[in-house]
Amino acid sequence: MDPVIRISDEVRDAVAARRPVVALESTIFTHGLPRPRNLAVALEAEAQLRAAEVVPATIGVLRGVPTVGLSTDEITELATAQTVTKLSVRDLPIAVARRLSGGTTVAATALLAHRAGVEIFATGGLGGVHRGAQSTFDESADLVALSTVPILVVSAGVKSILDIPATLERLETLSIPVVGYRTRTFPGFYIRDSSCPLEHSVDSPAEVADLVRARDALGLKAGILLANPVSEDAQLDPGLHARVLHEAEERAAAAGVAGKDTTPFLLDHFHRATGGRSLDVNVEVYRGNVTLGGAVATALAGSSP
Ligand code: PSU
Ligand code: MN
Repeated sequence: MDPVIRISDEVRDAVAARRPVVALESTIFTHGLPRPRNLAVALEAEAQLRAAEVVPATIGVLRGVPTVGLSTDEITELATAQTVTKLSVRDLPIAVARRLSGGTTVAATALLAHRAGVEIFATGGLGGVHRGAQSTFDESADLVALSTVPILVVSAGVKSILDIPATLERLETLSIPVVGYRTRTFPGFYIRDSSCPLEHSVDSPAEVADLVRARDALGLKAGILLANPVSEDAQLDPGLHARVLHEAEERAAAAGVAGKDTTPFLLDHFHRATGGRSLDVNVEVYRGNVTLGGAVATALAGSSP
């Protein structure tokens, strides 16, 4: 029993019975997506998993209680709250001690999911090394967290607002396996192909389950990144993407945006500057990852531990 963390009965029972469970983060709907669509997307992800007979474990912090398996009412509360904090791993002790509510990032969600015994986690796009990090040192805590939390994250690569080659180097240094799902190029979140090559790819959820079991058998403690590209017809036009990215960076620099506000600022600029087109892509990316996460959790539940 973990007294600080609340695990819903549904998630606890499913983990104990080795039924498929997929963790979902909350920063994506508290800070990554505009209202009111954020709530619809959060609830749709849950419904998508349930339809596939997978238990969703949406994770966040409610009035100081890190919760694995938020109820619909609790998700609604976080998605509509007046003030809600973005919580990465370093923010968790502060949120608990001060009874804050917040959305958990990939880093904090992975940690809490693992504590609850959940092995698979679906998100939109992982954080990584920001452009200009050689002077700002802005690298997402998602990377460090994944190097110490043995979970499998399904993600459309890392957000395309990042320095993707540098992020891949850091993933290598941190000994985090990166595998493409039916692709040998690393996806670029809003766009299907970042043009960075990947050494390994897998073709089925069963193959992914084998990787997870092999990692565990070796006693390795790092997460695995399963990179799942958005479909070609759903991706953002690469030309539009390049233009808006340039503009987003200029605006962020001019506004003096730094630290944890950077990612939400850049995503918000994309959503505005593309007239909502990038928002549709973001939602589509997330849907695809949730579907694949469910399939992998099902394969894992069916394979011997
Ligand atoms: N993926 C999305 N939208 C998001 C994020 C991921 O589609 O908003 C969030 C995740 O919670 C991720 C965070 O952990 O952005 C990264 O923020 P930072 O770069 O500050 O670590
Ligand atoms: Mn950062």
